[in-house]
Amino acid sequence: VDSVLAHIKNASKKGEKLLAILLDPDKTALDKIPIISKKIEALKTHFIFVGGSFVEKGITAVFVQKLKENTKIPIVLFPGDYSQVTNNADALLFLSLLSGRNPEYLIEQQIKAVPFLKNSTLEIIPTGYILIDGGTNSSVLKISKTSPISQNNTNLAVATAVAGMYKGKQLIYLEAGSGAKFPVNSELITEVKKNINIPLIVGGGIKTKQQLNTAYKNGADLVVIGSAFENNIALAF
Ligand code: 1GP
Repeated sequence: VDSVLAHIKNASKKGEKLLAILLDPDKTALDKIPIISKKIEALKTHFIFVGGSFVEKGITAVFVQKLKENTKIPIVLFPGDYSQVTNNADALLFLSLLSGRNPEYLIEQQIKAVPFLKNSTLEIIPTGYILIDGGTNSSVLKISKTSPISQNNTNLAVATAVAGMYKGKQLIYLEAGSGAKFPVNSELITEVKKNINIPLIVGGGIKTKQQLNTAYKNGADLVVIGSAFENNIALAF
């Protein structure tokens, strides 16, 4: 089996587009997992991301275990907090919130995660996480107490992504925030993509097939959809 990062890199090289559905263990009942897994498979989802801003300790491990019993789609942790790390998943986005200036989310959380990662079999993927203003007071914004980059400040977003690449990040994630009013705009995606040679993830506020395709067309290699699926598991693209 391909590692998660190798899968994303290969797809990116070939121009193949990838989809991840994000599940927040806080908002998804355990007994819904069998039906949800079927729906996710029907969407031809490549990865299931699991994470949230307020998930309590121990919950994620049980949640991922249950998912594993119901689907073979690789599970990638997208944690809001180091305590969400569990060995039951396949991979971990080891995030640094590069748009922010809060040391807690640049290095403190990462240090706190280390004891959980000792002897771990998780594939750890260094990821530059960049918060873009999605027009809402997103959870990332509230929790991290950082300012997002304005949708108009393409130069700053590009410089942040390139700095992340130079720092050795393997992926860049442009995030408008869960439930964003405005997904990351086309120009911003295009310019960031043009300036990096690592795969690009885009998420936040993407609800329609048209928005999904626009993100792909402008250079997103992998799009993450959370709320739109959460609100309607009959979602079809
Ligand atoms: C949030 O990028 C993800 O971290 C997905 O956002 O919930 O708006 O789809 P949505």
